[in-house]
Amino acid sequence: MRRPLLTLLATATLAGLGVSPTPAAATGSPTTPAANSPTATTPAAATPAAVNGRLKVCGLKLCNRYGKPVQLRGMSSHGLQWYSQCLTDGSLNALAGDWNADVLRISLYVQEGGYETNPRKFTDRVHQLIEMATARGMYALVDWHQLTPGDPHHNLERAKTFFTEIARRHRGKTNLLYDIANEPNGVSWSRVKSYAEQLIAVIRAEDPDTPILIGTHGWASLGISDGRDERDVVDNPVRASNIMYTFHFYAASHGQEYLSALDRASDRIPVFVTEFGTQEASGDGPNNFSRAQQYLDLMARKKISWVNWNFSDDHRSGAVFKSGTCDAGGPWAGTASLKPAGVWIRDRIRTPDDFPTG
Ligand code: IDC
Repeated sequence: MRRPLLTLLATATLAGLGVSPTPAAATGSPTTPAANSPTATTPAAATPAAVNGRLKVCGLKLCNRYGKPVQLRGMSSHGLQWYSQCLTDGSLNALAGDWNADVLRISLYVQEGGYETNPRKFTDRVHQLIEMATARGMYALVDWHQLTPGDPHHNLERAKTFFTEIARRHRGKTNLLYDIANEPNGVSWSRVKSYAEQLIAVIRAEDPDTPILIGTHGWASLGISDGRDERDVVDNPVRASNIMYTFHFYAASHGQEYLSALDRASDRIPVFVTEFGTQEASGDGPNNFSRAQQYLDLMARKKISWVNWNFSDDHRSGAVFKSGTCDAGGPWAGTASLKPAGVWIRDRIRTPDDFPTG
């Protein structure tokens, strides 16, 4: 379902003025936002978030409010500490209205100059980006981008503080997803699982309904990069409901072994690909579009949702915009500012969605 660009621009303009978009008749009972209560912004009509409503894990799939499996496709930001300037009203209008993205992943690094350096500032920026995605009818995937160190327990207290505030503020929204550990590395699955169970209890106390995505061991490879595999998770699943496990791949580095693991795992556990690139695992180097297409074909067939890395103008080949685009303020729509990976992935995100409503 797509809406005319004019509607989109009007919505975005209202959002820019701090005015909530008109509640869509199609979404049923609009909630009245009140001071000191969770914000309940209703997504604009006929957008991915308005059509599908609150998502819920059903068996091995992610289902919409009709209980039907859906595949979301979208983009991840780069680290907010480096590329916040690439997330503007204009760039997100293009992501929603020109790329037709269903989901924006908001990548909040914890280290490397991220959250830990100024929790208030970064939390506020995430709140703002959630509102910007919501006003444009996209799902907002909040990514706790722990990476170095790789043991998520290192940031458990910070994660509790952060997600408590996010969940409390936004629990009235129906378009959120929480990604609670970007890429655990150098740790066993059982350690990731114990982190997840502690953090999920804290989030659920505030927000019982938002789906929670859990990074798997070996940099979200389901253990493959550690010489393990998905059986670690299948045999010892996280004790919680409405959860999925994440898988990441970079097509020029990760071939058949990763592809087979994704195929096998997605027959046993719910999987969401919260990050992938068409290039090497460095996020740079040559693209392997034919391998990437194999992954996309598999994910389309099995309705596995995916998010591509990354919506910035970083110099590496995996950043969709050419260097300098963000400081110049665009142009955001069309392909003039895009690198080859950007042109390729925009085409694939633009492929019409198939959201069952009956
Ligand atoms: C990379 C960025 C790079 C940055 C680095 C810092 O592209 O600019 O210097 O992180 O840690 C991941 C990670 C993601 C990586 C990305 C590409 O989730 O943070 O971004 N990648 O290397 N896992 C596999 C690849």
